[in-house]
Amino acid sequence: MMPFSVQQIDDLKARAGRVRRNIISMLAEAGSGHTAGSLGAADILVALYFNVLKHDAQNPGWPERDRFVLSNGHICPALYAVMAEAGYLSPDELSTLRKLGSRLQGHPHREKLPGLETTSGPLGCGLSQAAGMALAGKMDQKNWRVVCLMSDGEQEEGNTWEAVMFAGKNKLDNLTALIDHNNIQIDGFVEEVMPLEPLKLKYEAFNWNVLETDGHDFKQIISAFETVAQVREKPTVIIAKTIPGKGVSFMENDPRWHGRVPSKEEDERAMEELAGKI
Ligand SMILES: Cc1ncc(C[n+]2csc(CCOP(=O)(O)OP(=O)(O)O)c2C)c(N)n1
Ligand SMILES: [Mg+2]
Repeated sequence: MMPFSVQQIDDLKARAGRVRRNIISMLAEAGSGHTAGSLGAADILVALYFNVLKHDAQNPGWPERDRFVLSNGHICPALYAVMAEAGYLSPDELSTLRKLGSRLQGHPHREKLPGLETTSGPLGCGLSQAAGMALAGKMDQKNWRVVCLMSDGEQEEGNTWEAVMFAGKNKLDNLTALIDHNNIQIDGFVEEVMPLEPLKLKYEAFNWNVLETDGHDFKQIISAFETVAQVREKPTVIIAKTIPGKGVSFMENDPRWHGRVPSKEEDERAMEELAGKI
């Protein structure tokens, strides 16, 4: 992991600004998709691809790369935009989101786009896949790490907790889960649909190390991964509090933007806001 300076943080903020504008354009052009979660996770993904993960856009299959698993596949506009920023694809290709034959499917399709580690969309599967990869890495005595981003809605999936138990049992200290805790899901606020609290205690009870961060604060996210690197014999989960729709005032903290895309007028307003916030 690289150390970071004020200038690097500004660089990450500028990247996140571009990523958010691309997310809005892609979704407005596609006419369908998931806006709030994508905007909310943008900072986490920028931090991962530009400061945390060991990877090479010119050689996506590099055997020594860290493995990134996006479990909540519906927020893939954010992942595609970050991958474009990192050089896995050209920014021009982003406008093909959800189009017939595009490499940028509405949910990630591993065999279409080099750099995607898994196909995802059905919620609750990613942590099992990531735990399997982490165990394989340990068996092969590899140094690469596995990072799995999940949503808070996915904490309601039974399969997630099977993977949590498995990773704790196998002491997968090469596995880090990140929860995008934005408190919304498809039908409303998470704490109303199915309360997760006390989430930290639940993970601790399954023998995980737990960290909590502000998912929009680059320093906190990066510091959390520095801490993770020191942890032995336990997997770590970073519970990252985020604001769904972050950066666009009329989308923030509103579950209706879970699966809605901007109209032409909303697109223009959102772009103006995002342009002023860099
Ligand atoms: C197994 C499964 N059940 C239902 C869905 C439909 N679905 C897609 S997104 C979503 C909401 C999940 O909550 P979260 O991921 O927290 O949403 P966000 O924060 O992005 O609004 C649901 C129910 C799905 N993709 N997979
Ligand atoms: Mg959510």
